[in-house]
Amino acid sequence: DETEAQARFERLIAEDQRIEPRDWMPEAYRATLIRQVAQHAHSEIIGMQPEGAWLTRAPSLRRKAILLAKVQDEAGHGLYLYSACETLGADRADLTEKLVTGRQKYSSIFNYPTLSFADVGVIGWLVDGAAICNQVPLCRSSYGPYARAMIRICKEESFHQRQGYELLMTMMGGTEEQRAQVRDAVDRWWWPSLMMFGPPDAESPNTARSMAWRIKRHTNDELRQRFVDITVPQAEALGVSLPDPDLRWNAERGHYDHGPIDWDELSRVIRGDGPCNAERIATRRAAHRDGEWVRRAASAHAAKRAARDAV
Ligand code: FAQ
Repeated sequence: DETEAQARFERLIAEDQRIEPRDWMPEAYRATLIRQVAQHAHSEIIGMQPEGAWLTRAPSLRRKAILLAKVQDEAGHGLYLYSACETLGADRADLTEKLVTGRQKYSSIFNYPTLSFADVGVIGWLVDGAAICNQVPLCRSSYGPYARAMIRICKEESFHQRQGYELLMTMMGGTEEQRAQVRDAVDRWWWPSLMMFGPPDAESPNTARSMAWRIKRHTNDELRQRFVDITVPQAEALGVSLPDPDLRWNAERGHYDHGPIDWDELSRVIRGDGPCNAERIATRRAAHRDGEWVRRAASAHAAKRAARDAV
């Protein structure tokens, strides 16, 4: 009965074991996971757009092949995460509908424009770098299918991060114009990357409960700090400065201090008022509409096969 199931659920969480799709779980646990995993899946799919915009303008065949592979990986992550979400009882078509009608969120970071090819490198370095900091602990998330999806996704994100850094190293060793493009891209992406980790802990309504359920393992501020600490030495090695005059090592804390984050900007972008929100959703909606015939053909083909296999 329900009290027994509840006790078993709580024991599994306390023992740091995984909850699996067929296990009983509180409805609020299910709802919070559907929210987070759907949002994460939507981010991967919308996240194809900023870099995808440079596929036809990559500076060499090699860079084009690399970028194509990365953007395809993001599609794969999205599909993987939608599948994890389906194990919770969510319906894939319904999730897409909620994304294109603005009823479910996706990461704020993908609402900024990519103005030069250096942006591709900076997205790999900073955005994938932030994604890794946030996602490595999710490999130990209490929900089995989500945790397992994260393992493969993190491996691919690590490759993405390195390709971004390598691209920037190459550009920094190039012409003065190329170095200026890198500096400009870093200036534009730094603060939005820090915002990816979500609101500060004091204003994060979901953190306490998600941590008690071991869906999240660290708070937003803890992960943001970890990202800053990892990234500052990488910026030094690259030879770029980060656009924060207050950024400095604090020996007492053993961490870098950073300047104040513009939380109004994050709320605006989450509310739909960022530089590219309307464009991102319009593009996604058009792709969904244009793909209608493919979905219908695939379903018809599957139905025919099933009928043939039944005889
Ligand atoms: N953007 O109470 P909290 C990638 C929302 S990486 C938009 O702190 P929570 C890889 C939040 O949902 C990006 N909304 O919430 C890639 C909540 O709203 P709700 C995706 C945000 O869940 C790289 C409200 O604010 N990664 O795609 C943001 O405990 C390059 C209150 O916040 C993930 O999704 C934001 N930045 O913590 C792809 C990771 N921050 O739903 C392509 C998994 C917060 O209550 C190219 N997710 N909100 O109405 C998480 O770890 C968590 O969900 C957080 C938020 C940390 C994002």
